[in-house]
Amino acid sequence: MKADFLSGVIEGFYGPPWTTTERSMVLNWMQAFQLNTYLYAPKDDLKQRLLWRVPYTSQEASELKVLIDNCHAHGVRFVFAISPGLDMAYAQASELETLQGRLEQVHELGVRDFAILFDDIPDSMRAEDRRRFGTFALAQSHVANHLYRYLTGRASSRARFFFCPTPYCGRMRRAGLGGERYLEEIGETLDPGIDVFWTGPEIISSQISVSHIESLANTLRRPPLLWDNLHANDYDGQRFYCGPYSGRPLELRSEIQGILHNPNNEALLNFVPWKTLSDFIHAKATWNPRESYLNAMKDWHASFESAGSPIDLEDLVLLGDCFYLPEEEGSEAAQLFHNAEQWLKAPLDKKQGFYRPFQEPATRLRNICGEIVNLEDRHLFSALHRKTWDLREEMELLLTFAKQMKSDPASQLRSDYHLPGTYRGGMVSKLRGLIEQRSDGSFIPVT
Ligand code: GDL
Repeated sequence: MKADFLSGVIEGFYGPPWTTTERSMVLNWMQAFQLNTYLYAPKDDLKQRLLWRVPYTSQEASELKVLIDNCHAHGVRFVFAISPGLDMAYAQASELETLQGRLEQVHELGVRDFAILFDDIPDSMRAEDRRRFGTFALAQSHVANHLYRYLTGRASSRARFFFCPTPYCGRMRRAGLGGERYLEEIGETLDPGIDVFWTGPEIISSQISVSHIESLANTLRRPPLLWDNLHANDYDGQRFYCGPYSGRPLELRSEIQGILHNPNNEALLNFVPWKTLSDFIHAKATWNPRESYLNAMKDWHASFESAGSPIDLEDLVLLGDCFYLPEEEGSEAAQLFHNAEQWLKAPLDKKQGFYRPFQEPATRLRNICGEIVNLEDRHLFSALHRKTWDLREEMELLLTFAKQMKSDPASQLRSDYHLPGTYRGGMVSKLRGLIEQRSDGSFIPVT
């Protein structure tokens, strides 16, 4: 692993950018976990992306300066990203000048590290751009090289410049996003001093292997920099992820320039992801994600002081296991689910035997979800509330069902708290009912 290995956080999700208070807390954690880089790229800071041509007002600039100074005070490299790709006219010299001006304004605030991002943009070019550059890759690499030379001409040799390609994962590459030889052309033409982002085989990659990265590095002619979306939750409002950083072998570290982690929108829910990411980055010979998770949960537990009944660490682990990783529940949640299935599927005359193994953890889970409302840390309560509420609704229903079946196994389940319309109602829910997804990923209409 290189001495200047980049590690840290990308504020790069869709949704409201973090507040100053949240960013301060993030930086305290980053410092404690020895994470060294903060990439400023909130998709919904309008002037970062949609309105990329418009400079910050002096009020906005001074707010940004607070963050920049705070990063530096915490020993964290601040990287400013701009995303002009939604509507940039690559061939127009004035567009380059505008971009340069935007970065210049931030340079004056003390920033020396920059990124240009071309993710999630229309995969098409204006006729004028096509005539001038031929391909998307050549147009983007022209812009990135120009800015890189402009900025690094004046900066120290420590300054870094990052580039996010339009196809930024294996699946997009296979689909030919950005054009057939897009990544090859980036490898050939992008200045070798520029680091290139990559999210792995998928946008959200559960696994990233050394061989996957090796073949990409060949094409890019440089080791990539990981933009890791493992714990990002902007694509699903009901979930968050507090499972351990995992699915990457330790050897991967020597194949990449670093790992920048695009996390849960709710800043406060990233304690375990970042602590375990730090464990992974600093691990010597071995790495056990579950162990790292359980240790991190022990520390996070201190934030769960309740004004009601105390929250036990074991119960917090059970809750955390329900919001573990995108493709995986933690072992206790997986066990609870298995027990629930066994109990529900058992024939009426055998149900009794499966009742207790389900009912005991389900009751604990329902209770801890209820206890979240009493957290003394009201910010943590706000961050968790909607998600634990949904989980509690489902546990409550199953437990009501269990109780009714215990007294009358053949009874028809009814709950006064789960009524049509208010329970699982609404347009999104109805639309979800129209199409079913199979385990192989394909969809079929529900008939
Ligand atoms: C993406 C976006 C990112 C978003 C994430 C998860 C990259 C490079 N871009 O595709 O902003 O938060 O997915 O939804 O990952």
